[in-house]
Amino acid sequence: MSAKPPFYITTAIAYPNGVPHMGHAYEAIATDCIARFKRLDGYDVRFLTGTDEHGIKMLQTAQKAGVTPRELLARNVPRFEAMVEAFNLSIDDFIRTTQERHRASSQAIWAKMAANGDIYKSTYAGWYSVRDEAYYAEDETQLNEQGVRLGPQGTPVEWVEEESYFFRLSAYQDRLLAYYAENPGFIMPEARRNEVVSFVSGGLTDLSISRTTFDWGIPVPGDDKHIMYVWVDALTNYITALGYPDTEAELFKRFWPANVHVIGKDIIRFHAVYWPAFLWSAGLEAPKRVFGHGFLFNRGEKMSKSVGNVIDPFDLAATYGVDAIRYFFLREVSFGQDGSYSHEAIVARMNADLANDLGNLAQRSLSMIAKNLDGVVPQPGPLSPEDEAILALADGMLEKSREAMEGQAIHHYLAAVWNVVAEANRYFAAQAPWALRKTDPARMATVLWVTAELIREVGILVQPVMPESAAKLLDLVVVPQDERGFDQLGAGHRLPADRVLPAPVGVFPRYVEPETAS
Ligand code: ME8
Repeated sequence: MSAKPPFYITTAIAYPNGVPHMGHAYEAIATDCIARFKRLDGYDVRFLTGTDEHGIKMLQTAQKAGVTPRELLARNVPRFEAMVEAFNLSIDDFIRTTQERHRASSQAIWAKMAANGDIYKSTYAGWYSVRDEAYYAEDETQLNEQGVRLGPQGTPVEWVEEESYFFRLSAYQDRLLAYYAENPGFIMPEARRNEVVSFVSGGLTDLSISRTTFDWGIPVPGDDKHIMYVWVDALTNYITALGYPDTEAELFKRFWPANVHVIGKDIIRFHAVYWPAFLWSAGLEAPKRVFGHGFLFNRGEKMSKSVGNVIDPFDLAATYGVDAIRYFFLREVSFGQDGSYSHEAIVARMNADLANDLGNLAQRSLSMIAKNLDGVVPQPGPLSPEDEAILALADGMLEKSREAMEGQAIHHYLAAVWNVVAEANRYFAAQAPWALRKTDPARMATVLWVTAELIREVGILVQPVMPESAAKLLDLVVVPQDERGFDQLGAGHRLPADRVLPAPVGVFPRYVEPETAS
């Protein structure tokens, strides 16, 4: 067995009642960035994503479209699978909740919870939001101006009254509050944690966990008139993918409890309240962290299928490039906060941060090596205090990035790297190697070596956010594939002299408006 520490990270599994939107892609990109970071930092990473295929919402969408749920899945799931390819998501598994492995797992966790005395039959009478697939207490709902009753997320709720199995959630209130108190990092960011603590402190009622009025879902073991509440089945995906119910399975033993469930802020309650309670009831451990990211707004307006302003992530990737989109969202939006995007904002980041700051630095310095040094990495002479200072700053990036990524502050990690990129540009401008060409060629060579080394370090460190562009950057300084891990950063692994570099090519294209392009 490898000595690498395990790291299990997941996205939410999306409802494929439509095609993926930028909110889905955003969550996947952010999770991929964290997964890649951890892999490069020496962890044994397992990264899971997938689709949540049961429930009333799926059924109703299919009915409205005049197709069966399976036909709806056949239409939409391939688009989610294509998103994995299109956005370069380094997943290890893609789970679909209609898979047989998942039926077995969901029925097994149900049986465990029942055996533990936490499931009983009664009658549910209360409010339900199909859009959220969530039950709400009356005092969480309100009437809007048109007299329509809405849940806390602003979606319509309907009255439901039927025989149902219940989960004894109320019995877990104290244990949940104790878990939150003992594990302050369990729910992140802080605002989400406060929200959950206040909800649970207000008292928990038992949760209805089955329905009898439709059949699109997993039958309750021993009573197939009842279909499991979609969230019981959905949450279980995280352990199905590790081999549950076989808790001796290698993956399960190695990767459970999960390190981070990355989800949107609208589904915190399911992950931070219901999920640990289900797991404890089944004799399993709760995950270590639930991180609730913010929502994306298109020019300040909430993006959703019902509002009709959904942006196709595939279009965005085709227009700007996958890496530019990945960079833009992860740099621009503080991870955990809501974020807005627009064409202008994307172009500004592409042209300033990527094409100018990083792209030009590489292009200018490596072209000078090509032109003046026959493309051969020079042997540096004695290092000046300026050389030492900029190299020390670059060597410090890893610690800062790690610290940021411990708390999933992806934007802080990128800010730390681009701070070095900005300083590297100042260094290059101040050293003016082009002026040294005639006056002090040895010094020019040293400056170009320092700059090429900075490109190597930055190239290694930006792989999690822009895998393809980073690879191109590293190819330009001929870094072997097995020397691209974070263990290659720092003074012990400097760029060796005498390496023959290829002719430099631009890595980060500048975005030019189509109408002004010649
Ligand atoms: O909630 N901006 O599925 P889903 C950012 N099946 N993130 C967004 C977003 C937006 N505009 N819209 C949605 C579900 N998301 C369940 C999850 S997990 C066991 C089951 C995020 O397709 C949302 O917060 O509605 C969630 O994390 C993910 O996309 C899937 O949303």
